[in-house]
Amino acid sequence: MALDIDLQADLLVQKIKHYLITTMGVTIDEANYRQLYHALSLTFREEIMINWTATGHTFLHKHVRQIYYLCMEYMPGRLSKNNFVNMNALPLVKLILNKLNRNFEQVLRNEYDPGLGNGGMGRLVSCFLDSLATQNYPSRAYGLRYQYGIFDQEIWEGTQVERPDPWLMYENPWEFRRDDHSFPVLYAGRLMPTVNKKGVEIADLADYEEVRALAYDIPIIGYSESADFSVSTLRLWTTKESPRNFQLQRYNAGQLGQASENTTLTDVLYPNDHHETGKRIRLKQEFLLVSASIQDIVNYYLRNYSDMSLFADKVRIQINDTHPALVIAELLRILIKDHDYGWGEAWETVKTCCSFTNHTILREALEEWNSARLSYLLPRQYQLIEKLNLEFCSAIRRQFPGDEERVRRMSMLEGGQVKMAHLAIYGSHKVNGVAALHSEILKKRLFKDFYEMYPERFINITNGVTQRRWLLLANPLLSEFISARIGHKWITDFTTIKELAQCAGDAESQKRFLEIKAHNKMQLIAFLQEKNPVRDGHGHVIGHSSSLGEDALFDVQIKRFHEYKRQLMNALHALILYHELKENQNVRPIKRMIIFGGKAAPGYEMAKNVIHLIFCLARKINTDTAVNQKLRVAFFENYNVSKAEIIIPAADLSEQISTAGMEASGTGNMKLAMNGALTIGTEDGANIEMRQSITDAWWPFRFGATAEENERRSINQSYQPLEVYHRHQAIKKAVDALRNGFLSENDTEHQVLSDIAGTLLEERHGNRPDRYFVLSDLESFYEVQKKVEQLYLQPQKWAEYAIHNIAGMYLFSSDTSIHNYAKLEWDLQQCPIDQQELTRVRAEYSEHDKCRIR
Ligand code: 26W
Repeated sequence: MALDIDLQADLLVQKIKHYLITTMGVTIDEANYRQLYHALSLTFREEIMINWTATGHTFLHKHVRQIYYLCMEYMPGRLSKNNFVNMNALPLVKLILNKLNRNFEQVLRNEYDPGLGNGGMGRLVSCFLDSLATQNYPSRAYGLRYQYGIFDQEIWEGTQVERPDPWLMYENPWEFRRDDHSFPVLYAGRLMPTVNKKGVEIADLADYEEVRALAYDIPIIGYSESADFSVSTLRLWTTKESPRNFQLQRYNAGQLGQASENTTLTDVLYPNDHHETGKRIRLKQEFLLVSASIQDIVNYYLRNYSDMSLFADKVRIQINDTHPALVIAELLRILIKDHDYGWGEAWETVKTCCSFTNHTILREALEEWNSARLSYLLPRQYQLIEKLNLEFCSAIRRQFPGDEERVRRMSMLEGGQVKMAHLAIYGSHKVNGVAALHSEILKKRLFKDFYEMYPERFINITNGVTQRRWLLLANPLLSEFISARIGHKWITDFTTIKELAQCAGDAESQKRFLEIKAHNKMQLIAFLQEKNPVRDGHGHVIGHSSSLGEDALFDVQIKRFHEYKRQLMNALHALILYHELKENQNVRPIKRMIIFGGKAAPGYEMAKNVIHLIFCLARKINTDTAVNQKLRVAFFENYNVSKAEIIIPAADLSEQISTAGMEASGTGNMKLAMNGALTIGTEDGANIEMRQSITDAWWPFRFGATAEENERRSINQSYQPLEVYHRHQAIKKAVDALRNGFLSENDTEHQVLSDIAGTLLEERHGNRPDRYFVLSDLESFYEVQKKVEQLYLQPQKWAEYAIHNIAGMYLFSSDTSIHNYAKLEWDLQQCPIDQQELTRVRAEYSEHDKCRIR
């Protein structure tokens, strides 16, 4: 029998006081906001622990198949509010804090954003975890517990400065150290040939380096309106907490760095996105994830079954991008070495268990490891890869006799490198891209040879995002708006959002939509003006960003900085607008606030240059009283999940302007459209499917060359940016402004901006000028932006479009993606928490309140 909410709140207030005293030694009147955050989290954690335990028992006792998701990156965002939302407890938490006279948002701001990833892929998998838990799929995710996640970004007078991310500064109430789950991971050493019981040759290792991986678990709460929510697990490995990882002998010999190499293995996330690093520590990290996770999976399996005969039936492993691809060699090795599999049955088991998702077609992001490095650090795994490759090459020769060139192209070992994607495809039964176009490109270009050999392996599963974080949590007013019109089924079945189309033409709904958007924009403005710093060249805060009012068009581009994403094109457009407004304030009919956010990889010079350009632009435009009532530019410092939750609900226009053929999917495009922004976009990634679903009628701002056109231009080298430059006066003037000192205030800036212009017009380091086709697409971008302005002049009409866009997003929930993975790759069944099990754990738990020493 559920208690009355008021009584429940009173009891939970007691529990908060209990935690304040028993874990921090403070009473409620002296507790600061951080302590209160901690106690509040611990209080709700109790309820979560009950369901977590019962979910675990359910999976174990029902002998279900499970998916184990391996990924080097996660971007969960702050956990507390999401947990409260998914437990359907937000009103209760607000009531509790009301009773305690504390501000809800201020309490929750004490949580650091766990930035355990770079960008798109990390956030995608976090959406997937929300969907897996909500849809009751038996799952566990594995990753690394980086002591320092993605760097904190500061902009010092235009220059990106990277600062360490202190997310573990205070004890984290949402993680659990699991001392009973720790595994040795072995590196380097000498091979000792031996055979297993079936006579399969398999090496042992001597004189190796041993590192212990220790698990920390984070509960992932599935959404439920009742108290029977499922809880899944995100298990993160660390090497920091195992004293034996410290190499005392090396320390004593004065080799301080080497002594602590293994204790610091999981210290930092590699901050590169779309760029392969090739560093030894990175390889050690990847193998740590693989080795510890596989041991854990086998261990868990053997708790439930007496032999390995059902392993291939009960275990599914997702290799998320190539970073955990070594799991193929390592699982093969363990099956043979520790469980006496024959070679053939071991290999069949590996392929049955594993599947692989690719997230990028950029060649510079495709992982390759130097063979010498891999064979030194992981001799046993390298030996197996060599053996696998021999078999693989024979298979190619059998299927394509005489085609030695094909064998060379497909081989996993070539030119002294190990190609991780080749290993991942060969060892998986399914390979998927993340949007229809992307999956086609994989088949036609990147993995063409593999597709020809294994056509049945290649499928598409289009990305999605969770409507629970990105609507229900981030945009409460719009969520109410939706539920008031179509009920609340959309929260767990997003296909029902379709029904919203019925009220798109209704004037009352349009009006309310515009009010909500204005409200969200005011919140964004407040954030910009109070919390988004402007810094001088020494990092000192000298003010905060300025903003136009909520009647301006909020034109938003938020994502990692990369040339192919073309923030540069957007910036050049801003410059063109500025030039035009300078001549005539009235030439543009609307006010526009251009908002950027995103980090650049620390070593990616051109990406950093573009950030600097945006800074110079903002300085010029925002301080020019002749135009700054019409146009402004803002850069959101340190873009992350929490910032996204503020920006996305306030966006009018979503910039999805990558060079067609290069953005695998994009997921920000989905979040923004769900929140009622209209997309200005190229025919790239999931934009295409969004347009098809929203329909052309409500997708007015499509522009630019297609992927096919771009490919043709690249192949026949026909593109001449100089031709555009000379033909289009406004573009010429904008590019010239980068070179003639118009925007720069010192030599560094002049150099930075000239370099940008250089890449557009001149050949650089063997790269053709403007290889991302910025100038050619800028022409049509410029024209379609005028269309944006015309539509924005009619707010009701704009709202009608926006509501149709929200309704058209019915295919893009991560719930749908996960159902597709479950069906097409894992053959996985849903398994809700067992009520009896839940009752049993609750009963056992409830005994504790009676224990006191008096
Ligand atoms: C080894 C360096 C490295 C690190 C990260 C290479 C590649 C990556 C990621 C796989 C890049 C990435 O995040 N890709 C993005 O994945 C999203 C989720 O599928 C897509 O929506 C984006 O389009 C894609 O760029």
